[in-house]
Amino acid sequence: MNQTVNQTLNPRHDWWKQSVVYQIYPRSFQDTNGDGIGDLPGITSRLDHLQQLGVDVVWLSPIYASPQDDNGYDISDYRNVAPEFGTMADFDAMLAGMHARGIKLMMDLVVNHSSDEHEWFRQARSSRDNPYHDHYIWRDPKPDGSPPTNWEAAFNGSVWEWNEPTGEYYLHMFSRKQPDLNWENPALRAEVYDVMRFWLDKGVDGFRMDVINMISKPWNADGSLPDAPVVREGFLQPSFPMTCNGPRLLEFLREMREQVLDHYDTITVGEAPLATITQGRELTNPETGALNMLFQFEHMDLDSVGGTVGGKWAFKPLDLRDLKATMTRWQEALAGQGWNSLYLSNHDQPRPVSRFGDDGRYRVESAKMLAIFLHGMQGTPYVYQGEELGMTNVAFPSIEDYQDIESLNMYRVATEERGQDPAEVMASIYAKGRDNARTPMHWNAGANAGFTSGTPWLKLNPNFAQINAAQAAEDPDSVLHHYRRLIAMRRVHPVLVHGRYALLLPDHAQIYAYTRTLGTGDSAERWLIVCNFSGDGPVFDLPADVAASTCDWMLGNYPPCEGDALHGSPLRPWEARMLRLHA
Ligand code: TEU
Ligand code: CA
Repeated sequence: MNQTVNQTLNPRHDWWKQSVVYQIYPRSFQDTNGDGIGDLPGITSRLDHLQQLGVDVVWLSPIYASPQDDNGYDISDYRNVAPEFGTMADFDAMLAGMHARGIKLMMDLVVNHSSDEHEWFRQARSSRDNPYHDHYIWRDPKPDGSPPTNWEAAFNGSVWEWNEPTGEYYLHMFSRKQPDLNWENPALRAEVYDVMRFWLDKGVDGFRMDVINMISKPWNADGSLPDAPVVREGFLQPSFPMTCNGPRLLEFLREMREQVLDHYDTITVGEAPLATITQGRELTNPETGALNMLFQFEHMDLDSVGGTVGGKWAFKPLDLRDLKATMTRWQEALAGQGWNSLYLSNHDQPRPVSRFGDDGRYRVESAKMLAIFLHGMQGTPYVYQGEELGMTNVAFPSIEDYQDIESLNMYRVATEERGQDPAEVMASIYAKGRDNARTPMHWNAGANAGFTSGTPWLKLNPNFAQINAAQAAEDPDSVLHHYRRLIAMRRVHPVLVHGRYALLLPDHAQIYAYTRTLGTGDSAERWLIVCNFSGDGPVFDLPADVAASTCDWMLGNYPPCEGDALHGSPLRPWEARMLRLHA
């Protein structure tokens, strides 16, 4: 029972500021019954791996009853465990195992939409008079018979699906089997709050909230929805700008806080595509906001030609100066106002070492550099399963090898409707496809990397013999031991949690350097983080306005260098240094 902290609207316990969160994608973590699908007993069997890593919280992607059209992000029963993942008893045993190790659990709350096989929708689509009809979003066709708006869904096609029984369309921002819930309906909101209490009363410690900034739709006064601006060929236009950050978002989330969150000691993070700095401040302000932090996407779109709106499939090399500008804006804007999440990957993004590092010759060095780069910043770091091993992207030979609805739909539309060259489209999937992150976890070099004794639901990355947890645990220089050391430092050095961030060398194309400062004057604790985002050897020179003559090597991905580490110091390929400065 997650004891209550009834301090309505009073500042909350902010233990999560010094936490490190580990994300588990249950389908790909550990199978225990040979069906090739990861499950809850599998997670329980691997809790020591998480304890040794030193993480404080697990974010568990959806494990609820679901037809798995979008791998669980389409829920048909919010209070039940999907049979392929196990039973509620398996869940309770897993949670007990986590708590026994001092690890908290954050569940995935997917309430912008449900599955079309949820009882609510089964009822709702049967008749306009059904009490559940208003739990969803329905519109009649336009007078010319066309769909209510020109919005394109995230997985291609229109957001509107015809429902014969009631003679109208229903809205689905994602797949047609993910109908959007109508948050304008107070009865629906009350249902959601009940579901949250159900899990919190079981001892769950918080929620990651799926596309939570899409729940308030841009209704016109006459109850219609506006068309999206025409920004490209064809009828369908980008829809996320129309539905993200809607007019009643803060009102709904404040109500959620008052009705539920403030009555428990929780950690919350809201996934928020297209969220701006202003929204970041507004939603994460401890007094007037509603959530502890957001997952914003600006740094995830820097290597996409079109960004979130234009789509990620057309990609370009990352310009480090863009990354500095984006990370620095969020670091500075939320300092003392709200709080940042820190992530480079999750189950929707490609593997960071392949995307931002070098997954060939310098895989270990660049994976370690990216870890120091991210965990050195102010905010709560997230580690996605396999990141602690430096797992890489995969390139399966055929589209038949892929499972992700987003990639499969994109491939079909691009090759069949747009006549694009399949090889070109596969190149986009190799670079940006979500299955890159979803190949099963590499536990050892044995059969199927120790993930399953059956046939894995998604093929393994063939490099598991070289990259796996058992091998990494034996090697003190492995990426895994590096993460263990890095995560442990956050516990003993408050400067890493509360220190002010300041960017150095903003225009350098290869070096990302910044300081963290806790306190003021001579007694201030000052750390310098220097990261080489290249395989070259740029020379690092501490800017003159940062007064420091010597330093302590706190952590690096190479042994301490000879001579002066602060002035005229050539960096090694993909090198990272965490240094404590002395005047
Ligand atoms: O993702 C929302 C979201 O923004 C992603 O669709 C993202 O834009 C895209 O995958 C990047 O290419 C959340 C979940 O994380 C995702 O797994 C679900 O598919 C989606 O919502 C719908 O629930
Ligand atoms: Ca299984």
